[in-house]
Amino acid sequence: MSYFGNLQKIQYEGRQSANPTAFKFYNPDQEILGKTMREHLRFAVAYWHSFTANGSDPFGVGTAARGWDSYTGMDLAKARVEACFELLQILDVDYFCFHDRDIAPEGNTLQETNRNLDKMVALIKENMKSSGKKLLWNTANMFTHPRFVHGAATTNNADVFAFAAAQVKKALEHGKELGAENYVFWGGREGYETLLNTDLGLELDNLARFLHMAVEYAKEIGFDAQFLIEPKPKEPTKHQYDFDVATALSFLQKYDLAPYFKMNVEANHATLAGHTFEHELRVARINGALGSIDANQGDMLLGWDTDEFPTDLYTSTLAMYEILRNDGGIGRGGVNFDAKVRRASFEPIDVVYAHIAGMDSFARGLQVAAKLIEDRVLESVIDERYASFKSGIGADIVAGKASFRTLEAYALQNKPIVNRSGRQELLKSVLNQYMSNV
Ligand code: XUL
Ligand code: CO
Repeated sequence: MSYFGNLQKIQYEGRQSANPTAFKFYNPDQEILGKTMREHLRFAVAYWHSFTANGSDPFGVGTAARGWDSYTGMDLAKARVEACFELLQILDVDYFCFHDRDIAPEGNTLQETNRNLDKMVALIKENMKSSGKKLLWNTANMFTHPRFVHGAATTNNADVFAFAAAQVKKALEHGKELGAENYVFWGGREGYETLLNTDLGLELDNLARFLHMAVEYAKEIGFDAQFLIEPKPKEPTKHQYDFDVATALSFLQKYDLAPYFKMNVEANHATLAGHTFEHELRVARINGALGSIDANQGDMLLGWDTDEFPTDLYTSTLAMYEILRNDGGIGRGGVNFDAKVRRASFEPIDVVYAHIAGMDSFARGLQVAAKLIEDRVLESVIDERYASFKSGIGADIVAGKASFRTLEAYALQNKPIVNRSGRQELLKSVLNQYMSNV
């Protein structure tokens, strides 16, 4: 049974190709700055968008026509696994990511739910073994079921907190079983709607308690995945606790959790927070916390998470610049397409086109960013712009040798201050040149 029209593995044909099922820029074996594109990018398919979702929105039912539509229950879950491994094979993508509830239906009791999950994890493990595909990360869905109406780790209801703990415990065990390279915490309903009924202090303390328990349990069972927090400012709640990278980092520091977590930075979450994607990546990078990315894009005219496939080359270039400048690049993380085809793109082939578009956009971003780095385009501008901190009074400041007294003495005898242009427009035109010439 083929769910994607018996397509052969997508090949790289180069930028002149007019073949819609070919890569124009993603050439997995091409070496760039000492690593292949495959190694730099570590692409992953997001199970929830491509196999679980059906194109429904708040105004209408699902539109997606999928080969697994006629199945229900565990049969549906099994058909989706087949479809997932077929798509990974077609796209030549090595990784996938899932929430526990994407892969198995919830039963009437936690016991039954866990039995369903165990069966599906065993099936996924077999498929991973025979295909060589790997799990970039797994996570727990603690936002869909009505029990999480007031949150999971930040609920007011201790029974829900306990249920959430049991759910994450199981997810960590499954992550270990499948050799997941990362484990993601996205606080789906970890936030609040109104302060009038919210004990903000207790909710945040409890979230920290929850994360400490997760760290301890992973250690206890020998699950050595990299733990990732995925910040998002709003949606579904009005105020999500992990608002952005800076907020999440300060939370981790306050609660002594910083050594155990990095960030999974998502493009559309960055823009919802009023930041660019590259801003969020930079903040994570300079704090040694850039772990992985959820590659997608929002719509600048809409105020919600549209999760479109990433096609904006400007953003993919600047994102890849941050990743290349990160110590070890994307490391154990990857480029996960947390993105969905539009409701009107309802045919299975659209899922293939969408991933090709996203992969080519990041491959192109990688090429341009690598060339920018090779030519030290931004580095030389920055070196020169901050040259005043390399010698004299600036070097004293950086070395911690200055005080208000020594600085005042310096300022009092100093000649009139001279500033230099930041040359922003020139730099943007150089960037455009690189984007068209590389
Ligand atoms: C929601 C979102 C999630 C996380 C995993 O906006 O991005 O799918 O990536 O829970
Ligand atoms: Co995401």
